[in-house]
Amino acid sequence: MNTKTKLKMLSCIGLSLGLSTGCNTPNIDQVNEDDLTDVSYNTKSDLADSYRPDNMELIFHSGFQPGTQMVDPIPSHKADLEGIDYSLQEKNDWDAFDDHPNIGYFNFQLKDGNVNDRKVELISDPTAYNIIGKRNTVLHYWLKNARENNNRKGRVEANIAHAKGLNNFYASQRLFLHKDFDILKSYEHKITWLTIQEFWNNPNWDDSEYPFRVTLSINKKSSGTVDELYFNIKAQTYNPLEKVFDTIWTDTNASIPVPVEKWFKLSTHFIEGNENTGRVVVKIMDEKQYEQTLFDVTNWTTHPENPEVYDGVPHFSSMKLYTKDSIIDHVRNNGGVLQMYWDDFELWKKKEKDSFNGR
Ligand SMILES: [Ca+2]
Ligand SMILES: [Ca+2]
Ligand SMILES: [Ca+2]
Repeated sequence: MNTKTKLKMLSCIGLSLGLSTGCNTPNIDQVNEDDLTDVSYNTKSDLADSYRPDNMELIFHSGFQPGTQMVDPIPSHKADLEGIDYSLQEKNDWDAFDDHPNIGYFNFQLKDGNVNDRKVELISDPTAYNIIGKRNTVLHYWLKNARENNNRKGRVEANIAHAKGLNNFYASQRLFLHKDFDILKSYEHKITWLTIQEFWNNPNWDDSEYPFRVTLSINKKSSGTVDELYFNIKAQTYNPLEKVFDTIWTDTNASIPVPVEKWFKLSTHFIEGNENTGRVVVKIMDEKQYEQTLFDVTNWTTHPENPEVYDGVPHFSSMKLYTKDSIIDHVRNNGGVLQMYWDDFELWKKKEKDSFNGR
């Protein structure tokens, strides 16, 4: 535990002795009273959890509400969140999240370019303009120009890096795809690479053996203009000698179109395992709490040659925007910018005593 976390806990205890409101009472200057009385629009309490695996324990959650601060050094290829989301009662401290025994650290990665090319920021929810008296803060991803790898691709992503022992976990968040995502429907070619979630088990950018990833992406199924975009999931091994990915399983949901300009909850349950014990379940739920399963895959969720099948997923992003130059260019050249709003992030893990049962 770092000093900062200790101080926060102490102030928390002090406040809870005197005030029934306990730890969500503000004790820093940056939070004013208006922010706290205006409870988040469509926070978790408004959008119920109809699906979450049993016997999970909460690692962390945040609605990015007041108390949460973006730390964005300029010039920056990285950014981070600090502080405490005072709209929630516990597991709401971004610094404590970095210190959690299962988590290496959380941050944002943006890679090459500057704020004119891509950015991540906390903004007032632009979709809630008609909700009088409500106030909500969301995470805004904005990707205008491909600057990474000699202008071949671009990204904004929230990373959980160097996680330990996370072999059965559940991540959920609300997502709103800006209307400019509709411009993708007129892209000339198929889209097979527009990543919105990625799970590395293990990574391919260090000396880890058995590189492998599961990717959730937004796809366009045919060339020419289409009516809808669809979700795809795929698992790939990586061969470091030949520098190639091999797809070992994949699926496209052809019946549930990607919702554009609508809030939906995206939840992913990831269980590390082999062809019989590995599992990925991805669901979306609309604002009327109608939930649909996009994918329910039982298959390898680690490299099939990896003898350490259950040692955890070390790196993942459940809030990602990552694609290639021509797709980013198409949106910009047609008057838009690829943009996403994210809210109400939650990360859960299977309770320790249950974690290896039931396989
Ligand atoms: Ca929020
Ligand atoms: Ca951090
Ligand atoms: Ca592993």
